[in-house]
Amino acid sequence: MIRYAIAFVFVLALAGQNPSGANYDEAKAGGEDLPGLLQFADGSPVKTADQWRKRRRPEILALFEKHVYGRTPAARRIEYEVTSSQEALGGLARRKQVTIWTAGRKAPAMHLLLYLPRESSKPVPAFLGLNFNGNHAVHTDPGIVLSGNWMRPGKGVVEHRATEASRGSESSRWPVETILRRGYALATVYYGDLFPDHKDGLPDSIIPAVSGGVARESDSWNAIGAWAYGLSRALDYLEKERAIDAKHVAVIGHSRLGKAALWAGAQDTRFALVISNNSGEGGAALARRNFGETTARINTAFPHWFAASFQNYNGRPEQLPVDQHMLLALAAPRPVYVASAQEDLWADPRGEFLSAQAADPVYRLLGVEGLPVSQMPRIHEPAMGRVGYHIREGKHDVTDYDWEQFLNFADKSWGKPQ
Ligand code: GTR
Repeated sequence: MIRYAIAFVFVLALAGQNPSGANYDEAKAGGEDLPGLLQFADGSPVKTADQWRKRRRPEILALFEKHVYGRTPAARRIEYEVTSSQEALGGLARRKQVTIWTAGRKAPAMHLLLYLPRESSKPVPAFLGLNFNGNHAVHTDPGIVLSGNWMRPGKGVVEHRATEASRGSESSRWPVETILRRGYALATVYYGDLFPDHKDGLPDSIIPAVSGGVARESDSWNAIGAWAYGLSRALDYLEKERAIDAKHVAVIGHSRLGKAALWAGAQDTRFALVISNNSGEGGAALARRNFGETTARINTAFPHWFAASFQNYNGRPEQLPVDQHMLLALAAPRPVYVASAQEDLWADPRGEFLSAQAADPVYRLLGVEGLPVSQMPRIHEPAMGRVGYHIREGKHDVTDYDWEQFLNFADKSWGKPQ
């Protein structure tokens, strides 16, 4: 019990939050009364798959734009340059590095790192996700270009710039060799290329160039919108990459980048599979539950993540016209996977499960299997239908265990890569 309590405080400290004030009592969580997923705004029921696709889905997407993440402008055509393409990882992979401009060459570029399995003769499915510490932090591979962009403090980061000492600092979250051996490619981009993650990051983000100015409205997009936009533009490139089977690209993200992955998967139906790892508040977890992080806390600590309009719901999430199960349902009928961690109470594991469960009826309406369990699974007992869920032991992180399930889920959804 004491060990558990210590671990718990430690997790909160890691999340950079003061535990006082947050609720961790399940009896006080509430949030059972969710907005109707299969109900039009006027209260009438959504009865057919067609009604969902043509009317209810666009209605929900528009509500998330207006009240939560902000509007994403129409995509511009990317420009790109492959800056290197070499054998890597002792012959296991081909490593490509690609500079991608999402709004002309004067706007900030993003740098995509792509590992392809060397042996495959056919186009391969891929995982695509943003990283927190620069592409060079994903693996110690010395051929990865060191990011020159603004970084949050971390290993080998000096005055917000990466040094050689930061190579591989995030590698425990990216089991590159395992992914390649299982027949998948891995593509990643540093999230700071799109929006530097601090409250004054906007001018240095892609937003002014993509939006054609800095004028701000209550539903203007912000960091999560920009990160999601970058994921879609990375997919634009992958569609041009012959070695990739772009019809089978999974978008994945951890924590704040899990929120971005879910938002990308909701808006861009080209993503064939969507994975949220410990995405919590503003991600997979239900906003109406008062457990761990709340809408008010997230908007106060990170005012640059969501649309300004989301602030209207601080302290009153029950007024939101959406909740996060509706975000998961926007992935339907594509496979969606939600991963929680036992000690990651700040992200509300139960709220993440209940959200996945509440998205299930849309999958059923569309004629596919939803979440195959009616109770929250026990630790290390993943449930995998078209909606998948697991909770593992340990803290807020991405581990080999998580990746093993993501790879299994992709295999199950698409068949094992040849
Ligand atoms: C926390 C934040 C969470 C989560 C996390 C992360 O501080 O409160 O919502 O996004 O950061 O991204 O690591």
